[in-house]
Amino acid sequence: MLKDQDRIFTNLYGMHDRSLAGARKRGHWDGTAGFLAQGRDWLVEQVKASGLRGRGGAGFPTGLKWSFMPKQSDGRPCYLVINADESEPGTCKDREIMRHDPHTLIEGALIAAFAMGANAAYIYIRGEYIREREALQAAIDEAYDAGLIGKNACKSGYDFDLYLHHGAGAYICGEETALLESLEGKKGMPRMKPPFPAGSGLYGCPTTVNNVESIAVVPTILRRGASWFAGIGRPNNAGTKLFAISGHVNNPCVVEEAMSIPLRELLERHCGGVRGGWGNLKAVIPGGSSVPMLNAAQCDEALMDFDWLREQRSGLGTAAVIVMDQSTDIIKAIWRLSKFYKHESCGQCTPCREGTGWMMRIMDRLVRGEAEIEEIDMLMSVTKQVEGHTICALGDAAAWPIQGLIRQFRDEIEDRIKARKTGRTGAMAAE
Ligand code: L3W
Ligand code: SF4
Repeated sequence: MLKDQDRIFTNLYGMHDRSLAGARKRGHWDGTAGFLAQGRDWLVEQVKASGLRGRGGAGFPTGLKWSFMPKQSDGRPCYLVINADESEPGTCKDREIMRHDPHTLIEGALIAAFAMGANAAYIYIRGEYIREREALQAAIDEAYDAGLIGKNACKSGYDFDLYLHHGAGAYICGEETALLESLEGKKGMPRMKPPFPAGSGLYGCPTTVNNVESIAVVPTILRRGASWFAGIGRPNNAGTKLFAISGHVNNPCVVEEAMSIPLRELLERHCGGVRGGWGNLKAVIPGGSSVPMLNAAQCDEALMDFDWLREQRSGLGTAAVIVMDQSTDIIKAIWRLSKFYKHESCGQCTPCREGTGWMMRIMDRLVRGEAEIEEIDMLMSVTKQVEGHTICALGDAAAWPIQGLIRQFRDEIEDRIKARKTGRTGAMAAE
């Protein structure tokens, strides 16, 4: 369990003074110029040593990603882009940072941009986050007025501009290259990778795209030391982590905890436990809608980190924990996600454009019990033909929840089909 003094986002808990004065009282913007004075290499090394892995879903090592940016300018500007297009179903952790602790993000943006030789950064914020963008813009204005960013930021001699850009409600714009397209004023469609953004990103220039939480933890890592952060959690799964917990718990919440906390402890300590008690648990999606679910037996053992969940063929993703109790129609829950991914597919590659439609239509029939038993294997086969065969990860994200459903709840799918055939149907109709 994380001790109170080890929390980074203390303002998430009841105080809610997000002004610059409030942020300074909590220690933000203290000694920032001193960190910059240590130089770019030192900053990158600190982040590497902390073990920080990207908090946007993929868990890529943040310091390593920063090190891909060119050391010497080739005449092109470098950019930092912060992905605040938080749209993964169940995910609402970055929203809390922007609402309540925007200065942590702005200070992190300055440090990260400096470490990568970027004089400008963009925060691409989800269009629906209207209150958050107001809070963030007010904090950016305060930081400019106080000389913390802008010309000679923090009197460091470094010029740094920070721009807030509003998205317009497309999930795919959270994919880093679609986001860059959108930022350039084009339709949000993912690019082929490689080249990765560090080689050719925004306007064809070296760019790093990082998640909000990844950037916002950096100032505290520097203040408290890389070894402090690395000492929390398990090896290769370091640090504190925001978890957004929703669904059938008594008290849904966003909470900062130690990485690798047991799932049961997370739910019982912070959410008042599963509705109806732990024995009433049916399944948990541990990392936002894209990752396969865990069944109740796996939940008994689950550690909330990248490696443990990956070993179980699931994932930490965005650490959005969706809890489902025994009352859940689990087939319908995954059908709803299939509908979402079909709707959000940008349509540029065939396996995703066509496959999301096929998967949704079979799921439609499974919800009603109208499919044949053989179609369960056919559906699994379709997911395998989509997985790994698309330009971006949306194809995988559409396939994985269905694979999880079939692996964990095949009996339930078969029972529904059999019940329909024998006229014993209690199956719920798709909406
Ligand atoms: C240079 C290499 N850079 C990788 C960079 C890459 C990116 C990062 C991770 O998808 C996942 C997805 C969602 N040289 C590099 C390199 N990079 N190899 O590292 O890359 P990647 O491809 O592993 O993942 P991704 O495309 O960033 C993210 C999953 O997260 N997800 C979350 C969705 C979250 C939201 C939200 O609301 N925040 O939408 C949940 O599971 O499905 O698998 O920067 O450039 N050799
Ligand atoms: Fe577009 Fe889907 Fe292809 Fe991604 S996988 S590029 S969302 S069609």
